[in-house]
Amino acid sequence: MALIGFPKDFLWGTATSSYQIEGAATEDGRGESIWDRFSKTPGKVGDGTNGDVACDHYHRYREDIALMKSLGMQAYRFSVAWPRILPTGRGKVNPKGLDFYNRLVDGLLEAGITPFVTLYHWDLPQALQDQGGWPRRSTAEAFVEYTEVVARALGDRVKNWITHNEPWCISLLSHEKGLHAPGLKDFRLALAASHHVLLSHGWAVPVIRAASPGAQVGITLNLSPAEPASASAADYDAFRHHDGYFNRWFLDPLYGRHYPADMIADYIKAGHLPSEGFTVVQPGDLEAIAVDTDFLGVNYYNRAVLRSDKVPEEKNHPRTVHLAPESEWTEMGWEVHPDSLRKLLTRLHVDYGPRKLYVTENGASFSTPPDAQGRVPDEKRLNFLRDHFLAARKAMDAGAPLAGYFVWSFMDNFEWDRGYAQRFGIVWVDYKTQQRIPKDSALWYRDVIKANGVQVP
Ligand code: IFM
Repeated sequence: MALIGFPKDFLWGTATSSYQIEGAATEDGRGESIWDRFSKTPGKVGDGTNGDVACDHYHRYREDIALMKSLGMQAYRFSVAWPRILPTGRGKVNPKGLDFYNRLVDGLLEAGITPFVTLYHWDLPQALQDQGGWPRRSTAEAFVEYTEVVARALGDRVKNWITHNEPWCISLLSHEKGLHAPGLKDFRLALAASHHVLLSHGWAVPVIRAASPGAQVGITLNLSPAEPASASAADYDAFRHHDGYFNRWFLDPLYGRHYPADMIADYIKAGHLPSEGFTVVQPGDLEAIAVDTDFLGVNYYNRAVLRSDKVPEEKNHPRTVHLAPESEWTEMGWEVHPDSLRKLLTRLHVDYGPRKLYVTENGASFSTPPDAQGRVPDEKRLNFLRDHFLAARKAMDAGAPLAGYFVWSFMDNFEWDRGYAQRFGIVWVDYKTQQRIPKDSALWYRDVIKANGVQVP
């Protein structure tokens, strides 16, 4: 066996989000979020469940921190539930909501675990949705007010901040495809939402810096490394469109390049934007969005292979196809393709030059249950993580400034429109008893962290 080592200050961690694990949905003054409303709307979540209880982390956070510590976790990425802090989105602060995150942060620091706080991981206060939600500019203003409250409360101890998790999901998945809350299907609103999410990021960064001296601030994107299915010009154009829709639409403005002109042209042609262009953009917005950040967070799960023929029910987009029948697939139906992580990190380094990169999420859904001895032999997840760690290491060899890696997820949790049917955790959760069992992948990850490297044959 040989050890493929990582740099000595490389940060190994794990990630979760508020609605997916906290539960306590109506406790201590928490307001309603769009996910409370959406998940209780019949037909929206596959197994008819919701996050009312989830992993009951709100009550069990001490036990969860102790478990993280026993696994040697160096960093923990979690999100703050906006409706716990400002139950109606703006105005009156709920001190009990802040208390919870104060206790969580203190507990993590006592355990020697560095907190990475995500301000928005999808639980918008329903009251703001009732006023129009992300398609309205006022929601970006409200986000900045919320950010200031949280950064002032935690900024003395939290020094790593992520404004948004996955703007593509917040805007397009939720407002164009309708698969996530608030469940709208309107491309124009989705594009407006994407702009206001990015704008709120740009406005929030200096607010965080002012309240949390010395803070490192970034944003997390879910990126979709893509390739054309063939060398034909038509397939190449399908790839271009997909890359623009998922990746460049967010990366380009964040790195000072305006929204991509080819995508604006595509959207005007398809009637998603008026002929005058992207009119929600006001003077000064692009400068705000291009604010200097300390890092880019990357969530990577799978690649996309594009063919030019259109999906009939999704007339807006080219078809994604499965190129490699020999590939392994996770239970989400996602192809296991570690080399695309290498390519993605390398591309980000070369094309955009972020100061630092973190893999803020990477992981796999496999539902391997505990065996008769109570052990969870999730070999597929272990192999998945090993191969992705090694792919990331190769990107670092090629110059990508990767500073840390957060496995998604610390524990099984509420997987949005799939409910509890999909399990991404390295820790098994028995939802009836709330018992936690570290899976084999978690025990293996503990060894990786200890050795600061991956053993290979
Ligand atoms: O569970 C989600 C997470 O909330 C955001 N990124 C993708 C994960 C798996 O689908």
